[in-house]
Amino acid sequence: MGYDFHLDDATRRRFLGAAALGSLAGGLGLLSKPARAETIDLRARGGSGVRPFTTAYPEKGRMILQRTRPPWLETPFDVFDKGVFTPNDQHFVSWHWATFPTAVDVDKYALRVRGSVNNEISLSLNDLLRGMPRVELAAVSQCAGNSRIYFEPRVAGAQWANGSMSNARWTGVRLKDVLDRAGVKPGARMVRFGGLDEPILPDAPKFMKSIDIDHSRDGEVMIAFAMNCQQIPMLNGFPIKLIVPGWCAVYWIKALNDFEVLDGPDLNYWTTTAYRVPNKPNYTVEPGEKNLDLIPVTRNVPRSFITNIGPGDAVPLGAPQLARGVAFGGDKGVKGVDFSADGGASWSPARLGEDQGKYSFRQWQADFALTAPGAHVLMVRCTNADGERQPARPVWNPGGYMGNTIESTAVRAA
Ligand SMILES: Nc1nc2c(c(=O)[nH]1)N[C@H]1C(S)=C(S)[C@@H](COP(=O)(O)O)O[C@H]1N2
Ligand SMILES: [Mo]
Repeated sequence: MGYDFHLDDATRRRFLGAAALGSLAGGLGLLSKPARAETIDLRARGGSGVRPFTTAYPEKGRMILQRTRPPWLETPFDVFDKGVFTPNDQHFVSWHWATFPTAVDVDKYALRVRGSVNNEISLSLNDLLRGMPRVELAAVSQCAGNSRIYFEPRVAGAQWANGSMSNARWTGVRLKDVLDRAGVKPGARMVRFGGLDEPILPDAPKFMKSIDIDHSRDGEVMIAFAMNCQQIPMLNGFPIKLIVPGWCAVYWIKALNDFEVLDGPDLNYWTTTAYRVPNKPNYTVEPGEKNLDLIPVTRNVPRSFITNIGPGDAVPLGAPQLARGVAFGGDKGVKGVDFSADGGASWSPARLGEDQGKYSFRQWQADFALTAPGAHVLMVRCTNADGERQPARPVWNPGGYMGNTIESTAVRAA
């Protein structure tokens, strides 16, 4: 790519002044008048509840408002029909703690590398932007809890529909190159990452995640300073964000400023207690099942979506129709996408769009016709390069993670 990102692009200090902060804090206020006029009924897609749209967040366009402090903003589903990359101003937003950064002084910003290294170092943004080879890669960022609203029975946690995922082209430097500068000591096992955000209460656990040392040096895990050739929006982790291609977004630490190389296991709350799934096929158990063997969420699993036809839509009877959408293979590329116009009784291969890399969304299209009037169910399923296919059985676990059941869209032919 002929894309050249300079520090100059980022030297504008990021102070989202009083006005912008006001609109963040005023999230409650915006629920009143304008929001009442504009809502989305998630029940239409089998979810529950009605949510307001919001345009009140800095650098963000029209988003579904889940929660205001800290913000959980979902990408409206129609955005995925418009292109293979999600525009930055509609890339979903999630933070754990309300003390997320709203201003960053780029001249003072420092990324510390400490722990089991030969030299503890501190890198400026200039060091990252000028001093190291650049890499670029397209990858889907998906919250491990994407689609949780569809879990039956319902589970606690952010009630995301299908829009806590977004696809972007990321530009940055390899994590490996940064670690090499510090010199990882033999015996190092994990690298743990933290960002500028801090918990509000002193005894609450700071948000951190870790990956093992070999993974961190695979040359793909990167520190991104640009997203779709622009600086990263503040709410998505300006100025730098860890990109762990093919892994759940919980690992993609935003406003990244700290690496700690560990020579033992990571025993922090976010690894040992939160973000865990049953060690079972499709991470699926029966509701109420006891003594679960829980493991951390890690890799993404294959998924696919119809983006141009929604639940309850009327499809013209008999006429040739086009279905289209996006798919991704999880931590592998998309091998194939199949479409069914008869509720999964028969499947035919969809045409695949341009390959943007194995971690990206891949667009697909399929032709079909509905020849009988009345109710029909459209389905789409993705198989990844490993041969792993989306399950037909409902995925269920108590945390509401890793949902990738084949999507069904009920339509009427008339
Ligand atoms: N510093 C920091 N990074 C974080 C988080 C956080 O709370 N703090 N949340 C994680 C989770 S669970 C998700 S889903 C993604 C959301 O990234 P986005 O807001 O850019 O979409 O950020 C991840 N990185
Ligand atoms: Mo998440």
